[in-house]
This record gives sequence, C-alpha cells and structure tokens, in this order.
Amino acid sequence: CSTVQVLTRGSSISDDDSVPWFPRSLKDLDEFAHRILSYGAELDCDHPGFTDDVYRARRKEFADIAYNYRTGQPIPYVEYTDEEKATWRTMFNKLVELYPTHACKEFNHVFPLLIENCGYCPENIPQLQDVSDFLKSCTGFTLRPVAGLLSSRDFLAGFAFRVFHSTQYIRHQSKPLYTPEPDVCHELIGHAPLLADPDFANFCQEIGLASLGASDEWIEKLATLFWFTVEFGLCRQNNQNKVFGAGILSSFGELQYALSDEPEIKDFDADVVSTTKYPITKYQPVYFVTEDFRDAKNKLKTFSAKIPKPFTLYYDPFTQGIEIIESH
Ligand code: TIH
Ligand code: FE2
Repeated sequence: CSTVQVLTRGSSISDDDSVPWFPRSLKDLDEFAHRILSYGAELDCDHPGFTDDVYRARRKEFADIAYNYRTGQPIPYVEYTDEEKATWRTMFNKLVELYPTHACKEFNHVFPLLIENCGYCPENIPQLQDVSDFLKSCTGFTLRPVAGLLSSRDFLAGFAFRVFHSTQYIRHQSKPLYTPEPDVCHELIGHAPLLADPDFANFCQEIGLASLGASDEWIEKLATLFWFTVEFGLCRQNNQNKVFGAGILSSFGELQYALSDEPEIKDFDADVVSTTKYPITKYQPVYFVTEDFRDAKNKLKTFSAKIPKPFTLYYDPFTQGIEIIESH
C-alpha cells in the first residue's frame, strides 16, 4: 500500500530535479514576466511593423506595462490612438458579419454580453481590466497583461489558475484581417467570449493543470492540443461545423477559409492531435472537430492521465492555489 503525504510549500517536490518548477499560487505567476521569449519591440524582420518606428515605439510602451505588472494590481487603462481604433473598427465590423453563421452557439451567446458589459463596439477597443472583471464574474477567469511571447510551459500554467495571459498592443494597421502573432483583437474578440463559458473554462483549466510539472515532451503535446482546440478548434452543432478556436474567430480571412472546402477536416482524437505538426504564420491546412467542450474535456482527461508525474495535484478554489499529494 502507499502512503500519501500532503506537501507544504517549498517542501520536497521543489527539490526534486526530475520535476520542472511550476507555480503553486497566483503570486508565482509573477515569475513569468521576466521570462518572455521576445520583448515587444524586437519584431522579426518579416513583421509588417518592422520598418515602422512609430509602431515599434508603441509596442515598447505596451511591453513595459506588462513587464511591470504584478499579481493583484489593476491592469492599466490604455488610451488607444485613432489609427489603432481604426484597425479595430475594420476588424470588428467585418467579423461580426460572419459570427451568426460561422461561430459556435456559446460564442454567439456571450458576444452580446460583452457589448453590453465591456464596451465592445466598432468605435472602442475594450480595456483588459473591464473584460477581466466580467470574465471573473462568469467563470473566475482573469486576464493578465503579457509583454511578449511566453514559453508554452508558462502560458499553459496560467490556465491552471484560470489566468489568461493577454497582449494589449494591436496588430499593424497594414494587415487588419490576419496576423501571425496574438494581439489585443485576437485576445478580446477571439478568446475572451468563450472564457466566459463554464464548460470551456473547465476545459482550459484542465489543460493547465495537466501541464504543471510535465516534462518538455508532454508540454509540447499539450501545447499542440491547445493549438488545435482553444486556438483552431471546430465543433459540430446541428450537423454543421462551427468555429470555436480564437485564432480563427479573430481573423476574417481564416474564418471564411476554415468553413470552406479548402482545409482538411478530421475528427478529434487526442493521441493523433497531440502529435500533428502545424504552421504558425499561415492558415491551417487541417482542423479537428470535437462534439462539444465537455466531450473535449473528457478526451483531454483520458489523455493527460498518461502523463507521468510522481504526485497528484488539485486546484483549491478557496486559496486559488495548487495542493500536491505525493505518492510513495
Ligand atoms: N491569426 C490570428 C489573427 O489574425 O487574429 C492571430 C493568432 C492566432 C493564433 C496565434 S496568433
Ligand atoms: Fe491565442
């Protein structure tokens, strides 16, 4: 028989070299601010804003806000410029035309609530703090500003705590209908609506919990599952494919393409999905379809039970922390 020991903070699990460090409390997420893969202003040379000094300087301002942010602080409000608002308006107006026919029903249920409660409209880029407050009241999810790209490990870990790392800058005005990197339009139009849905929120947290303490190899698989669901997932509703992936919902170009005859559509099988390769700078050649978010969560649970870990962990909603039970 096995003995079970509840670990307190700082005890043996953190001394075990075979288990990668992971956050155990909301405050621990502050560690990530300093571990971004690219600082906002260092844009790749093929980025549309690369030669635009004004855009680069603006990206640096946003990066600084996120870099200095700490758990518990309000996310600073940002005054967006007329040019930035015009980019949002172009996207917003085009996307809302497609949602009734292309987006899943859960998304279409929440979207009007964001218009009502968070200032979503063509003329206004909503503020992260307002959206965060709204999400918190629906599912407990909160937003946290992020300065640049996080590693998959850090990004997924946030989900264990129902924290979504969100960019605050906007895409370059020359390419409003598709960008290869996340921006505030992608986060607020693509991701935020479904983070207000209880089943979807559970699914997201499940991926996050599965990622804590997992090896690099398993993180890669979970990040791929994340990609083909939260970012690029389709589901079946009334015998039709509908979109729930944020990467599709925030791109007018890809939203039309995803439900056309062009891409390959496959049924969701977690083992297959988790090892499928994908491009990050162009439309996806293949999408996977799940039944609904509960079905996706159950499949994910079965999958993540295979991840070897020398302990079991639980999320404690009262402390918003992780409890670890180590098996000997
Ligand atoms: N391609 C998306 C858009 O244009 O809104 C943004 C991203 C999706 C996935 C990662 S970045
Ligand atoms: Fe995203």
